[in-house]
Amino acid sequence: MRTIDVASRSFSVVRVVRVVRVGSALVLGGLVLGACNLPGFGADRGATTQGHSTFHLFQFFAILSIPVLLSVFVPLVYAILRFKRRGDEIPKQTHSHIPIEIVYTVVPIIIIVVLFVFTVRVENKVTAVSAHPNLRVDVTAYQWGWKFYYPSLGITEYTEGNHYPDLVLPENETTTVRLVSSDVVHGFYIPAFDFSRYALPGVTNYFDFTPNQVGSFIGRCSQLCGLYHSEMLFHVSVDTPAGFNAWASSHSSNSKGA
Ligand SMILES: [Cu+2]
Repeated sequence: MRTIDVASRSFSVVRVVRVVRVGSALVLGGLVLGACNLPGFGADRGATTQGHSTFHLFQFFAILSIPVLLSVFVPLVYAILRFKRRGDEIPKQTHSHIPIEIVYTVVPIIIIVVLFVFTVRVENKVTAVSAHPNLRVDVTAYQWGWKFYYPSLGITEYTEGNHYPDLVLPENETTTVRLVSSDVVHGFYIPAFDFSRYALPGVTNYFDFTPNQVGSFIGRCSQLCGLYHSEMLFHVSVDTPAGFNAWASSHSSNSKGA
């Protein structure tokens, strides 16, 4: 008859804890050493200061999930292999281990509190609306297109046929967007900015973009809003302030569907 060696079992538990600890240290150490080049875990890096904050929060969540994953799967795989059925006798029955129960209650609470605090901080930053933005744009979503109106410039861009409008923004300047819908629920979504916001009938949403990289990006509707939902595309062009001013002066007398 097989006997259970308590000493070797506790030794094995110590070994598992050590593997988890060393594995986590190696992964976190590698990530910290390569801090300039942390992986993006498939997310856009955010081409605005607000989107960049969202991206860093996502990165933090993803990195923190690695030791959590290891602390679950290493003991799980170990338990499956080490304690698989070897006979018909009933294994030694044990219950409750106060130190482990305290650890697996307290550690998740600490993790949740940390994630909550960081999330609130980033949300406050992303949803902050400047009292004195450099530019304002009124965005109207409708079935099935977009209208971008620049009140200070008198410029209007809108969807016309299969020609998608251009949302032009100056780099390193803050633009406040006023978002409304004239019919059903739409979603104003710019993947490269890591940003999406509902366009709701009867509700006015305000948010800021401070783009930090010149380039062209794709925007789209993120809510299934009807037959031609998939056609609700738009371009986002971020230009230098000088380039933006040149665009503005060439368009201010010539508002049109892009
Ligand atoms: Cu839509």
